[in-house]
Amino acid sequence: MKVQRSSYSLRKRLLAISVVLGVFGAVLVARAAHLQLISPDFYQQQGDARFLREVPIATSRGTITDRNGEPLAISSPVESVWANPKELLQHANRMPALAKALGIPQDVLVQRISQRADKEFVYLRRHLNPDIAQEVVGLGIPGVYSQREFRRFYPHGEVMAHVLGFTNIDDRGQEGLELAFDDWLTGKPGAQQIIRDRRGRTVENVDLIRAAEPGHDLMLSIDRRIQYLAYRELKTALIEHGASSGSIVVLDVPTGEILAMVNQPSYNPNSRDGSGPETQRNRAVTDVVEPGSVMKTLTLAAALESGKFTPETLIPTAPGYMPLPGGYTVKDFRNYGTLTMTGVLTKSSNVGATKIANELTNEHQYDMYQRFGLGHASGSGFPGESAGVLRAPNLWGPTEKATISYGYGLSVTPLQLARAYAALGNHGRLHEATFVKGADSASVQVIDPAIAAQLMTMMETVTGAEGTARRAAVMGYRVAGKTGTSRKASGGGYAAKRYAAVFVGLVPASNPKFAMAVVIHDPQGLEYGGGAVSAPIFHHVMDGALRLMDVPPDNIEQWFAAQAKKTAAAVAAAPPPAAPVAPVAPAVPESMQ
Ligand code: 59J
Repeated sequence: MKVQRSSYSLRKRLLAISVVLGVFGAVLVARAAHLQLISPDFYQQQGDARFLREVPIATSRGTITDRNGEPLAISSPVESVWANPKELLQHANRMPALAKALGIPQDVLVQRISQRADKEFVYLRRHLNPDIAQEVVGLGIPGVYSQREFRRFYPHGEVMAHVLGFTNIDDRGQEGLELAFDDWLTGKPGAQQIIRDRRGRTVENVDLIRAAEPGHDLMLSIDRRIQYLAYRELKTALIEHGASSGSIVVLDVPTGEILAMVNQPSYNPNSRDGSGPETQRNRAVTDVVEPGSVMKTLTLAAALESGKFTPETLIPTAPGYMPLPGGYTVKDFRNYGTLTMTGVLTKSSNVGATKIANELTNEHQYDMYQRFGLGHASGSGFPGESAGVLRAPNLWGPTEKATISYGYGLSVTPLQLARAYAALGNHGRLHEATFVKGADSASVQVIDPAIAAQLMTMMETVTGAEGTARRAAVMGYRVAGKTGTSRKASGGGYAAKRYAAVFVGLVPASNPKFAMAVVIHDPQGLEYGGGAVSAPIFHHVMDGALRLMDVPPDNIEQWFAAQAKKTAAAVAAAPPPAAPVAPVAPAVPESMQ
């Protein structure tokens, strides 16, 4: 019974096991078939997803160059080290080594990681030298990676700082032309798929999803050499005169292109730490000044256009002051007696300008100023550009009408000044300002070419023997220009001892190539005028620029006279020539000469 019972149950049990095993096997086969044949893609994807990543491909920002292709802003490759906190936190024992390699305090590192413990990405240090980044990643700490980025470098430092501006750590423009042309300069990052192993190292580049497109290059109208000259002369003059700030703008007269633009104080764009906004402003376009006497030229333009005046019209300015109906008295530096209209410019008579303006309507006077670009933006597109202030003519009383005619009661940027004068040198055509070479900027005829020519001739007397800007003269070249020395408005009145010294000029006057404006704020000491402070800066910068650009001299007699004087001085200084050892035979027989 026992055996019987047991053989029966054994068979039964065997059967049961076979059935279970059979079913189990069938399920396995079915499962395998399902995995292998029916839906392999899904599982492949699931597997890959654990290790396959889409990563961005960094791309460089366009290079900014000067008008001759000299690089002014360059993108250079750097590495940024980042971590996956989830992964890294499982290897907390490696923190000290990591902190040391990164050069950051350990507690700072630990805090940064723990604060983002639930994230998959945190930067550890950005913009590292690729060698250092390689060392950090080479430690083989799980969850620590490095990625390529680009960083801006400005080879000319503070010389170009205000024009170029700068980018932020993500390489996007923040100020200056970097901001104005950000879309143009910024590249499109690419994307690729990579496979990482369990430790996160890249095993294989699988697929290029999108190629990176580098940003566009930008060629500026700036000439690096003129820019440097202007920078050097401005900085020297600021120190020499103890001045607080200053700007220089140089324009190419025929095209209106900006050749140089510098300001002081400046800053180092490659390391901005500690440089405040006072040093970072491009004052030549963002800051305004009461132009003072350099306005007189535009007042005279309206006078000539009215038909009531010629350059020879006599203007009595005695006794050197003139009370106005409102109670204000216009004053001249001294009593110039009766001047021609040219003489009003040569000597810079406020009384003369007032008498001339009184013969014009407010509207005509205003219209002339705004035609020359005052009161509205220059078209440069520079971020933060100021339009200046020019009040509507129906709001002018007799005092304002007078003071505006010689430059007070309105405000302009140094760029606006340079641009207005450039139009005088460009046969009366005013260009929109541009920082881009070959931009072919729009231009408008703002005054009759004949009037522009008359004003050029009149302005040449300013740098002549009788003028206020003799120190602007450049040997061998005719120079047209105008000085201004203005007391600064402060607290509702005009400060006794705070001045802006201005000079705006054009050279060569017979066929102008350059227009240059110089504005110096708060020169100290006895020499504080436009003629004493700003005219010499014009002289130095233009003397160099004319030579650099091979501009032919238009005052040949003066040029030759100077050359002859130099030669004579050299001969006089040289030691007497040694007596010839033997008579020198003539090279060509006399009979053949
Ligand atoms: C000046 C002014 C102030 C504002 C006067 C400069 C006025 C005026 C009220 C006294 C220094 C000074 C609205 S002067 O630029 O006439 O270029 O080398 O600041 O006249 O009415 O102690 N320029 N400057 N005027 N104000 N208000 C002369 C002149 C000018 C010079 C010198 C000496 C002023 C030769 C100025 C120059 O042409």
